[in-house]
Amino acid sequence: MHETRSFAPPPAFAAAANLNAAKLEQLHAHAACDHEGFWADQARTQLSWRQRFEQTLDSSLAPRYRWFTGGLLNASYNCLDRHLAARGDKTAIVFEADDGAITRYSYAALHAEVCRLANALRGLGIGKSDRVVLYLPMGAQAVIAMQACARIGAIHSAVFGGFSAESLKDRIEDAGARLVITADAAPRGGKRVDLKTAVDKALAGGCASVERVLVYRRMDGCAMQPQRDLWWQDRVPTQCAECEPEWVESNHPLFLLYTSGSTGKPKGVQHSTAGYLLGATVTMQWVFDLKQSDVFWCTADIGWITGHSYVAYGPLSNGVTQLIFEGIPTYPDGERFWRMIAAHQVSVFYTAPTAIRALMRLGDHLPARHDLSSLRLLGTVGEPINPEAWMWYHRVIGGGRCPIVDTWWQTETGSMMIAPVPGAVATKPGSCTRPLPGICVDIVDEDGKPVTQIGRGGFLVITRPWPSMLSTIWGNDERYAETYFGRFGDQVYVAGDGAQRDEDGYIWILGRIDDVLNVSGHRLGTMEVESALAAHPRVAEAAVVGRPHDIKGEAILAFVVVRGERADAIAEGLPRELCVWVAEQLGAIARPDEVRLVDGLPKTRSGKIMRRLLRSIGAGETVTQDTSTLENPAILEQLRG
Ligand code: 7RM
Repeated sequence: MHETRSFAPPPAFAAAANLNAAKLEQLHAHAACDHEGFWADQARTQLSWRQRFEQTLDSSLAPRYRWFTGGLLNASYNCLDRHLAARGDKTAIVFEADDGAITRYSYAALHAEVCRLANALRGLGIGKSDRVVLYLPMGAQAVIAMQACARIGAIHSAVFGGFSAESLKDRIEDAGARLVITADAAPRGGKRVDLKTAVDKALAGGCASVERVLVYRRMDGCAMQPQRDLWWQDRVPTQCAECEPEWVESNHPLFLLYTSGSTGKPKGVQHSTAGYLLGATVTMQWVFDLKQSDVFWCTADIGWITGHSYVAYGPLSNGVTQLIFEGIPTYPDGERFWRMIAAHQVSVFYTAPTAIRALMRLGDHLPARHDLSSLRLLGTVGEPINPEAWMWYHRVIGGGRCPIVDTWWQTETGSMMIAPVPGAVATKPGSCTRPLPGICVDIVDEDGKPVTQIGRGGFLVITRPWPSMLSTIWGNDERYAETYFGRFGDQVYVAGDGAQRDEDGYIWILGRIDDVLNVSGHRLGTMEVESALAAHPRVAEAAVVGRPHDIKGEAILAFVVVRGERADAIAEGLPRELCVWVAEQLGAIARPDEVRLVDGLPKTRSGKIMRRLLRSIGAGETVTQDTSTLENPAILEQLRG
């Protein structure tokens, strides 16, 4: 948080940007004096409507807010049909498979594929409001499946392919899905991921609502259950390539996406059609400064919200060309991303800090072998990015010329909430800067009072409804109201993150509320300590948790992955050196009680560090968390120290 570097928008970038400082100011001013009018304007101009909406915001059932009530539209129509006349031949998707094979889909071809699948689904009796679970590999078919569901008003619920049969079963049952769409298997990093086996296992254990399983043959096939399972390739290609969209009301659920909360049971975050699509559409223009000539690449899997808003919906709604990648950043080698950026002339690249740090660790010489000059803008999402990784991304990947947009948002917010508008807002490494137009963010204390003191942490809240907000938690309005609006009333959405402002009003995310440490009465973000550690030349990655301490309340325990050999680092006394280092960087209060050197951090498949697991380990408790999603279960022993 002591970051003082600031990067103004490069003048040439600002001159060509969708929004320069003056235009951004106009949007902010409009939204500030007429919140609803501002969003009504956006909805009218950005989306194609079958029937105009009657009311912009209906708060009568608060905290269940309903946007653009009475309007009729279809998300798939907005993503496909409306582009056909002007850019039917334009490439919508460039798909690069794990083995490097490339498939291109024009907007017209994608439209035809979506219509065929939509017709096939209707043929199976699937229609408006039916739930369809997608358990698919990352690829064009996943997007086609989501779009096909949207086209007929069915509600998709994508489950990340890395989730176990057990988690899949829970999600299928909670949603009451009638259909599962999956694939036989998928190649990923040169390995085979069996998907259908997991579906079989999930369905064998329950899931009474499921009638059919539609299987896309991606590899060499799988066992099929005759009464239940159907091949996509048998059913879909013979269908008609036109399909009348189901026109739905603005608040018709577009999809569910399960996400973990503070309890063990994942919650089905429900998103609306119009408000959600509006958020995904406009934020791409504002934050990614999207142009018709861009080649956009978001590396997120379709099983996460980022893969929904910035792969399946946002890019298509805007009519741009996007790259979709099936594999992983380190296969066949650590140059994969850089080779792909050069080969496909990617201009806007959006990835996660964890990927940046992993690739940074491999050395500058790998990206240096590739021509990355097509890039003009870089983005990050998912977790705080430490200034060290930010600077590397900026210098080595962006060649010092590309603005970096650090975008804060959540599954629940649907689209970006706090992020720089790159032609208008100066960036600072580690800050997501300011809220976007029409998004009212504040930082409040325990009593809900705004924190005015610079550098003091508080709860990050959103104080007015916004169009892409979740509608509810599927089947559990009570949990929705309690989780997000239970603390400070119906008006104030509690994000669950801590944050603070600096002297320029920039927002710095401190991590999840439960990640904020309190050492001897001092608030300290785990991220601050992690940044300090990551700034040490021997540190590749660090995770910090609080550990109960008799006198200080909490003490700091750091798990550190070193560059080079772990055994050497231990022999050289690096743990002690790092304790001193952090104390020097941040002050004595931030000095870790212990630094544990480990070969890897426990992460979810989406790359988030499993802090609760680390906290349990730090507290010496037996681990009760689900460790089935750990990429590398073997590191548990090292973490125990
Ligand atoms: C998009 C996504 C949400 C949580 C959120 C934060 C953390 C996300 C940033 C970030 C710091 C960021 N949805 N988070 N983006 N923290 N800077 N730019 O990740 O529902 O999976 O996670 O992720 O804690 O509450 S999510």
